[in-house]
Amino acid sequence: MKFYNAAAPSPRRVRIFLAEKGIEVPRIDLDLPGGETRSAAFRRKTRLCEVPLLELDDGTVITESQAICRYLEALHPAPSLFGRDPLERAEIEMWDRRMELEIMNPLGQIARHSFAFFADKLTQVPAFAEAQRSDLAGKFAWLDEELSDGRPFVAGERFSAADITGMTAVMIADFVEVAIPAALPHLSRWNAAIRARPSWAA
Ligand SMILES: N[C@@H](CCC(=O)N[C@@H](CS)C(=O)NCC(=O)O)C(=O)O
Repeated sequence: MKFYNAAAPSPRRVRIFLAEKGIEVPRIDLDLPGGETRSAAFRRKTRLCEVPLLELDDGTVITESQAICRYLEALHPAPSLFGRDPLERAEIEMWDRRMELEIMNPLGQIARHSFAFFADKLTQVPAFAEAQRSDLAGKFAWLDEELSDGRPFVAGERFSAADITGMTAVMIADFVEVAIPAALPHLSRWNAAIRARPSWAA
């Protein structure tokens, strides 16, 4: 098994997952700003030219960070990060999607619609980046209210894949210079807690 990695948020989502599981997978580090993910050789592995990518020993390729994490969870069930029973699995899935759709995607759109690196990948609309930036204030306020019951992690009492999606979002927030408002105490508590985990450095 080989893990194609780069210094970027989606591969980091997998790196955090691996660190939380205590799993080692041989890594191939690609120079993303240097264009290695867009090379002809890498395009033969995935036409989307994106990392992370997991290549199995028989040559099978898995892309999409969450698909890779689910595959690894199936191979290494403990500690469970996607839930141990039907209710826990549903709650983690619900929160994972909320973290991705409500928080991570708007942050990613800021980067896609304002960074020169993405200029040849899509039609950039800088005003859309700015609209996403201002809409995030409301999304952060919503998440703060959700966490006001004092639960330590987004999906409840246990750290889960939903927190990892949140950690990935927070990394993008740092990148696009969106700060989590200190005036939101519950979200700030969660933000401090996830940054203090050893896997944050993965
Ligand atoms: N939905 C994908 C997103 C993958 C993705 O956007 N990867 C970025 C790095 S965070 C990439 O490889 N970009 C290369 C490029 O745009 O050339 C996932 O979760 O794996």
